[in-house]
Amino acid sequence: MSSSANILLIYTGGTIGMMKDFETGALKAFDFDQLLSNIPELKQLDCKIATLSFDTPIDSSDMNVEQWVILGDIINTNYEDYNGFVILHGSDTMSYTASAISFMFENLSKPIIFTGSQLPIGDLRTDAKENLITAVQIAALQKRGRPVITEVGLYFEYKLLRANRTTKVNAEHFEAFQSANYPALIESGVHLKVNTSFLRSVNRRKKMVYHTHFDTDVIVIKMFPGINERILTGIFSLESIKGVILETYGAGNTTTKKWFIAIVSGLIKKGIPVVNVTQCTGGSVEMGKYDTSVALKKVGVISGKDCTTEAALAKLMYLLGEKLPLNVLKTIYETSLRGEMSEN
Ligand code: ASN
Repeated sequence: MSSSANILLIYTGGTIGMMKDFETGALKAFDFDQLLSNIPELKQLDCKIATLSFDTPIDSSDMNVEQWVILGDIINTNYEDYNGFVILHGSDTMSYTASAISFMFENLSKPIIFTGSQLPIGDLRTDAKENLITAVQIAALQKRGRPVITEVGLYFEYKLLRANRTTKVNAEHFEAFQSANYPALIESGVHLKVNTSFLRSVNRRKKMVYHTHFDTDVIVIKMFPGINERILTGIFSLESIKGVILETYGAGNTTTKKWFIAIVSGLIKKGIPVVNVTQCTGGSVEMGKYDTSVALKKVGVISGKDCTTEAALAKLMYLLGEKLPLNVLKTIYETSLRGEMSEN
C-alpha cells in the first residue's frame, strides 16, 4: 500500500488544541496555527496536507446539528479535491458527530477519519501526536490508486474503529473509545494491520449523496427502576416531540406495567417513532426474547438492534429529517444504512 494522497485536515476544537486559561485555569480551545506548530512531524508524512479550521474552535460539548452541517458542508465542498479527510474533534461528543456525518454521506468512497486526544498537543505526555499522525496516515492509505478506507472512522489509541459503532467510555484513559459490537478496522502496532474483511465496500457506480436535514425534536429516555407515569406523561404531553429513543435494560426489556405500555403505544399511534436500544455497552436488542419486551414489539416499537445510543440518535434525527411515513421509517431504521447495526 502506498500513498501520494491529498488530505484535508479540519480542526473543530477539542482538547487536542486546548491551552490553560490564565484566569480560570480551565482548558479552552485554542487556534489552529498554534496546534500545527506543535507538530512539525506532519511535514514528514508521505502525503500533502491542507488545513482548515472552524472560525471559533469549540469544546465538543457545544457541538450541535448546526456544526454538523458546517462540517459536512466543508467536506462536501472539498469532496472531489481531496483523497481523504481528517477531522480534529473533542472526544466528548465525537461519536455523536461522527455517527451523524456517516449518515450525511451516502455512498461515501473516501475516508473521513475523526480523531482528537485526552491531553492537549502541547503537553509532554500527550496522546495527540500519535493519534493525529496515524489518523492522517490512515486517511492517506491507498491501494491501486484508491483509498483503502471508504467510510467514517474514528482513530484513537492505536485503533481505527467504525465511527458509528463507537462510544466514549473513559474520561481518563488514553483508550477512551469502545466499539463493543464491531471489530477494529485497523490496528496500529509496528505495522498498520488492516482488517480488510471488516471494511465497508463501495459501489463505485453510485454517486455520493449529501444529506443535511436533521430533526432535533427527539428525546432519549433511559429506563431505570422507579421510572414513573407522572413524569413520563408530563414529558410526552409536549406536542413538539417527534421521535423517542428508549434506552432499555439488557436485550431490550422494560417494565411490563400497563401504564408504560399504554404510553409507548399512544406515542406510536400518534405517528411518533419509538426506538429500542440497550443500555448495555455490548449486545443487541431482541424484542420478544423475554416476556418484558413482547408488548413493545406488539405495539410497533422499532428495534435499534445492536446500535449505540449515539448512532441510534443520529439515525433517528436523520430519518425524521427525511420526512418518511412511520411504517417506511421503521423498515429503513431496522436496516443497516452505513454499517451502524448488524444485519439480523
Ligand atoms: N472536553 C473535550 C472536548 O470534547 C474533551 C476532549 O477533547 N478530550 O472537546
